[in-house]
Amino acid sequence: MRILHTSDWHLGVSLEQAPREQEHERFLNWLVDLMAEKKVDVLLHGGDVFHTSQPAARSLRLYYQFLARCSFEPHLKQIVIVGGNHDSAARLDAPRDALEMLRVYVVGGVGNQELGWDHYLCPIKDDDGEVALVIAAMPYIHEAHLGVRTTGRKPNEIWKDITELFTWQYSSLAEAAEQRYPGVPMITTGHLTCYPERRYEEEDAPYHTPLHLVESCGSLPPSIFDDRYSYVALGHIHKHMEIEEANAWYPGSPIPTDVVESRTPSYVLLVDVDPYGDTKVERVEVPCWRPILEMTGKPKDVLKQIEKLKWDTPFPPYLYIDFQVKSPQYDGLQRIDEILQKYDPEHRPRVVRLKETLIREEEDELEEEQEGEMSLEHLKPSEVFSMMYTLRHENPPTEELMLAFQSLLADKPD
Ligand SMILES: [Mn+2]
Repeated sequence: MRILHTSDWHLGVSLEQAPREQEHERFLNWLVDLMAEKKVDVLLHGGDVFHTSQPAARSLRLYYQFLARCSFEPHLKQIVIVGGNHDSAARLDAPRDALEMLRVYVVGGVGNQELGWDHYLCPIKDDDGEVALVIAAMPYIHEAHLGVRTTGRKPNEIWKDITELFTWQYSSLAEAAEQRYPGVPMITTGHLTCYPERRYEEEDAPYHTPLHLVESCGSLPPSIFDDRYSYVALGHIHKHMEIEEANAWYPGSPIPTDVVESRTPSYVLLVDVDPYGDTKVERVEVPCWRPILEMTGKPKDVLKQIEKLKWDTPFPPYLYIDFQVKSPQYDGLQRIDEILQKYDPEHRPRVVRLKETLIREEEDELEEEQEGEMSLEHLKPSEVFSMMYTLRHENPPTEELMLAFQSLLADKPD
């Protein structure tokens, strides 16, 4: 069985005011084509289909158009979608019965009523009509549903309780899957923060978002996932990441939802599961349909960069500009606009954010001086040689050595 695992689409998201809809549309079309090309059996969504709990009609249309297109793919046996913390569980669940007709299985949330484990189990049948895989579809679970007492307790006590409850949840589900479909490989999903180990002060702090864990509880350990799962399809963290201990993967958000995410590539994951539950995971990089560019520097340098902008994507770049200035400029946007006017509106780069950072005059002058000193253009080859020599040997080259170097230069053919 071949699964395509994706998550965190955030349909309807925008960067400041700049929409991402065109890219989402391209992404969804690309995804349908990819699934056809790779003969994918199951599409698995790890949550955060929409950016808000009340998505706009345009976002809903993208979603339903995509599902309708998928229903025409002969290879695609099933789509499984779980709700994320951005989704409204009830809204995602509302068209459940209609979507089942399109072979789409939705588990929006855990809800308040007792649903029974069967509700979370989606069996996948092979071409002979035999169940060949079970998806234990677990959506985002808010800690309020876990019933952990938090008042007057230390973070590590709360963390221990939450970890135990998640562990119980995933093992009970595995138990139920095994009883109902014995001998069939199972995979599960989760919309949560899981790290190989508890890490509080990491360099990749922007991704360290313990969104659904109380206070400073941080992340859940990979041990919450029962060993019986062959693969864990995660969502929530927007950066692509693998948690080896549990064969748990975050594909990351396919369309960056902020400028930080645009700095790293985006993926969807192709997962092959054999009848024994062994898996092979292949990352497929999501194409870029619109560059997101960060430009920092003195206004004159940045303006020069904007003048020379080139791109080979269908949509023009979004720009994050940081002018380093000695005093407020006020006309920055106007000066950028003058340059951008040469493009017709459809192909015009858009300034998403323009900020001015005040730098001290002395800093600037010093920088300029250093720049001048170090610029290769202004240095003679013998000066570069002398500097490099001094750097390496902590002593300047002898006069003899310098003469030898000079003679080499003189011999250099034109
Ligand atoms: Mn998300």
